[in-house]
Amino acid sequence: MKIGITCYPTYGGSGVVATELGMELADRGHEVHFIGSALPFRLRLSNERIFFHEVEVMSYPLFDYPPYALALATKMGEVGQAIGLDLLHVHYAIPHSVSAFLARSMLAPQKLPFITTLHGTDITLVGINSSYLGITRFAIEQSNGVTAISRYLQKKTVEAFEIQTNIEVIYNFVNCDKYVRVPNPEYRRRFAADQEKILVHLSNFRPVKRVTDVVEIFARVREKVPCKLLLIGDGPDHAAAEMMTHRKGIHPHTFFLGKQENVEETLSIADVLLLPSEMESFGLAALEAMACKVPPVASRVGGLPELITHGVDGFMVEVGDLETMAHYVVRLLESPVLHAEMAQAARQTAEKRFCSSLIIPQYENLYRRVLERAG
Ligand code: GMT
Repeated sequence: MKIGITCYPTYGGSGVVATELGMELADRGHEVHFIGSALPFRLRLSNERIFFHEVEVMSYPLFDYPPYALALATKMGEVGQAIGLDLLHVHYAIPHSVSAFLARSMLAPQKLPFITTLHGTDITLVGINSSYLGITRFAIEQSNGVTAISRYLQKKTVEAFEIQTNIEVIYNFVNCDKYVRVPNPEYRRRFAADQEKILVHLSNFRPVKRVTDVVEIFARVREKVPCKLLLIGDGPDHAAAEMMTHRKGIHPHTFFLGKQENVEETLSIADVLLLPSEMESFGLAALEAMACKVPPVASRVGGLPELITHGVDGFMVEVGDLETMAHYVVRLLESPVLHAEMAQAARQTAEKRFCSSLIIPQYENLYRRVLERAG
């Protein structure tokens, strides 16, 4: 198939999922055309079946806000026609599915069906805002196929928009061959002495991730167990989190690593993942960590209970209960037996339920059904 994919190219779970999906599809013989404002940051153009089409947005003094959604629709239509795309698959409803709707309408009667994958904040924060509610509902209803990344998000979407649309759940995934724990003592020693443990956090540092909670939990754990904190990613709350490490005097033990392409290398040297988010529709970071045998200590929110089994392959705690989160981290770090069992169980969860080899065929199957329906 020839598939057009659009996503946010910067740091964020939806962009990661879209990028990994595109690369997996190309490996399975499909031709994949990324259409967007920039090359997605984790995209490797290593496969000859992967292409990138940049959307250029003309600015003009009259435009307070250059209309990216229109430029994207134009590019989708152009690429759709020139390449003969079979379908578009857009990640994050706003504004991508609206652009795809416009592209499909522009190309009619030629067919360019589109699939929308909902990732979370496009519904739970942005989509339900009155400025976007109507257009998001419309774009979802107009999609030829809609997927959500968890049952939680599926239910939330139906409730929020009061729609009858069939939303299929296709979970986030990891490539279980790539996301493997490969010990690297030399790399580990850059951050921690042999007797010290390593806590890790991975996110886009948006307020919803509660990165300052990460620092607070780490500070409490450090009072009991010698350890270091590695933070992967970047975003608006970076400065607040870093300031807090200075205020608490723990900055020499904290490493802000920025955006990283191969997060599995850093996850592989970590002992516990901290994910105290306000909301996670799925929690891709937790899955990536689990595949690398890093048990997560996370908030019991959104779709995380569909991924983590409390007490088996990780721990979940109510949002903001930092004391209990710190308690579980200490328990894990102080008990090598418990840690080894949970690390193994975490890997098994990733392997049995969320490997790309299990999930990508679900997308291919959906593509085939959408194409059949579209005639
Ligand atoms: O994490 C974010 O705030 C970004 C957001 C995105 O769309 O980039 O992430 C969402 O999509 C990820 C991939 O599907 C999910 O694993 C995250 O749980 C979800 N984030 C939230 O729901 C807050």
